[in-house]
Amino acid sequence: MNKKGFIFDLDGVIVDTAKYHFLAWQRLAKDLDIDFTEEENEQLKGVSRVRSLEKILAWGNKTISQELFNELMGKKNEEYLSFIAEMDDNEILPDVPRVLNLLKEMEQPISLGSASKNARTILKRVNLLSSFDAIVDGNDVTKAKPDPEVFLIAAKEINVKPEDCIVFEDSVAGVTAANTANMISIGIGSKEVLGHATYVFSDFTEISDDFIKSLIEN
Ligand code: B16
Ligand code: MG
Repeated sequence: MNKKGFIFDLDGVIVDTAKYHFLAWQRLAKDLDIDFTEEENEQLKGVSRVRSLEKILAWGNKTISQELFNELMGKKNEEYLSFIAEMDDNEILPDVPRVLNLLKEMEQPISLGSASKNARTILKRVNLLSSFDAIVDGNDVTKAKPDPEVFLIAAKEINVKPEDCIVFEDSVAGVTAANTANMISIGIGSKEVLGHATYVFSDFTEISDDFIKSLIEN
């Protein structure tokens, strides 16, 4: 059977942790007197923790010391982790298990390619850790999305050439990263936001078994 590499982003693809990131960042922004909308939150998707705080500070025209910056990063993550601690497998997005099971049945290598440093903790909470042949996350990269590093490492770890990889991504930066890596990008979300992806679906319920099989065969 043909072997393709299937690389999944985490937040917004497997689980909707964006809402927890938003709540945690929003509280922090409020303490700093910065208004921060859901629209702006869209721009934080797929973006590293450091870069996210830099963006929020820029929106609020604030400059802070490195010491306070580090302190705020720690605070945000503690808050975020308190939401994660309550997660279970009910939070896996619809039809993700169907697609993961099909890929396993068809003996296709599966990797995670996430910007999050909390990826393993989240996968453990939702019981999906063993579904991945490789996990590449924010701890393994030096360059954040839209740099393709995370996906190139993910492909290497499952021994598949980049051009034979398919990436599922919900963020603008992540789709750009997949395209730059010369991979097929499947945007999960709206066509208006992710128009640069090879294919776009609003969620996995729209992705048929036949479509997955056609990706493997071509
Ligand atoms: P952490 P993904 C990304 O996950 C999130 O979309 C982004 O909002 C977050 O800032 C980033 O992870 C870092 O997360 O603070 O947990 O290290 O979409 O790449 O799976
Ligand atoms: Mg994402």
